[in-house]
Amino acid sequence: MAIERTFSIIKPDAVKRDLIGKICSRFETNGLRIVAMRMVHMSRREAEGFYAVHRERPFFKSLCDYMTSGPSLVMILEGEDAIAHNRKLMGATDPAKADKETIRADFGESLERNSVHGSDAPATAATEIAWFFAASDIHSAR
Ligand code: IDP
Ligand code: MG
Repeated sequence: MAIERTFSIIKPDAVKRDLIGKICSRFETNGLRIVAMRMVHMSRREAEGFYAVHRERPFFKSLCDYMTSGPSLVMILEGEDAIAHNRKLMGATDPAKADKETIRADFGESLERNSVHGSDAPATAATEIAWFFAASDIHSAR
């Protein structure tokens, strides 16, 4: 399997509940190394741009309200098969439907306030990484 990079967000609901350490620990103990990270309080423009693929969905405004409601932690995770591996650790979008012991099952509050974001494919990972990070922000200890 190839070493990949994926983009992750610890969303405002989880930062607010002091879950940064617990969630980062899930990544680090499961072979996903943090190679860039930054705390951001997203502007409406950043949130709308980041979630542009969802702009026609009924939940778009509420999603952007939530993502701008407080600070988030944006990061890049690196590891074998990182994109799919992270999605597996996260669990399904709806915490009520997520597999046991996934991040969303353990920490998510609702379908919207589901604690983490993770890229879903190589193309979106590349776009999302570039939305928040410059090449000079990335530091792999590998
Ligand atoms: P994903 O985060 O699992 O990839 P997406 O379908 O890409 O799920 O949706 C992006 C985000 O939008 C979700 O993580 C969640 O915060 C929010 N969301 C998705 N579907 C709904 C919905 O039906 N109602 C409210 N919020 C939603
Ligand atoms: Mg998605």
